[in-house]
Amino acid sequence: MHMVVLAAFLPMEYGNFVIRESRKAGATLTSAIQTGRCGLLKQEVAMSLFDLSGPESIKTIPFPSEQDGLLPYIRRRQPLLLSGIKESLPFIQDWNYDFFRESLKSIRIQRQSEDGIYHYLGFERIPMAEFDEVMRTTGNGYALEPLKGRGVSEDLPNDVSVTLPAFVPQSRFRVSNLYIGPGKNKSLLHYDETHSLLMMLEGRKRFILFAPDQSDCMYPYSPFSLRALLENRVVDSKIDCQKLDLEAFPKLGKAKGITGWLEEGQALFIPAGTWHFIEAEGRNVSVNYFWLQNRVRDWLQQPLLDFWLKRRAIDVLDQLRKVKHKLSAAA
Ligand SMILES: O=C(O)CCC(=O)C(=O)O
Repeated sequence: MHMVVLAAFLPMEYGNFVIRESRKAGATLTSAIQTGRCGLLKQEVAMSLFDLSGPESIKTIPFPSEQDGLLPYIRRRQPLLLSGIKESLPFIQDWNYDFFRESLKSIRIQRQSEDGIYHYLGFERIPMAEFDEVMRTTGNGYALEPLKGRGVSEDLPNDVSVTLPAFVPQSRFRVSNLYIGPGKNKSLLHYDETHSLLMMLEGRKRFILFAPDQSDCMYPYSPFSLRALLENRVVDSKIDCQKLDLEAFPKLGKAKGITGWLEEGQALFIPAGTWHFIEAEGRNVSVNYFWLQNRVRDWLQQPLLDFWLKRRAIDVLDQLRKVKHKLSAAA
């Protein structure tokens, strides 16, 4: 059936695509089809972010054991799936939900935002037994526990020890996080200034990645917005990942991503500046490495250029805060 006719019969909210008012949506779809303004709508309506995948598929390679094993992909900013993580990194061999439930005393979690997505805006530390209850009942909690690098808790037992793979230089390494989710947990569409290697230890996650050159279609927060700076949201997309509103965010319909499933025993390499949206299926445990390995030419392109501007703006705010503090101390 023709999409415009179909839209007239759809309920107010169909799947993840919001039809604010069916007549209005019909008009929007008609004009989009006539003008070809929004590539995707010529053939179909995007129901979820995963519908925005292009023809490209993700390559899988064996987990590299050499120091420069990932270098060609890092240079090209090519996302990858790596197979055989458990064989290559013996320390994760027995790591699953039961292992962490027994070994951790407490865990740092975030709660879902109003839109049902995890936005990484605030965390609380709760006893592991309480988190286990959340996992079995409400499911409203996604754990993010630093295991190595910045922010490691004093509660972390010594036997939970992370080793770096050969291709992550020690001097570039920033942090390794443990993620535990109850299932159906979704992480917002965002990018990081670091590369991430996300290793799946239990369960599976579906992902869609958009290359840095798609940033214009991702509707990031402005680095010139004081609020976005203070809330640390410059790396986030403003779109509602649960309800694609192509009327409010028309360029999103032009975006072409790479989708796939990250299966247990695999790792997903997400190059710095790559936009990613991740949704877990059942109970899930992952550990990642973040490391900073960008060339000047990478920083000069979006979205990392915005990130760089943000860092400078935060430095200025910090300086102003220090001056204000000194002035009030002197008065
Ligand atoms: O797995 C997730 O939910 C988020 C992981 C992520 O954002 C990352 O590895 O950069």
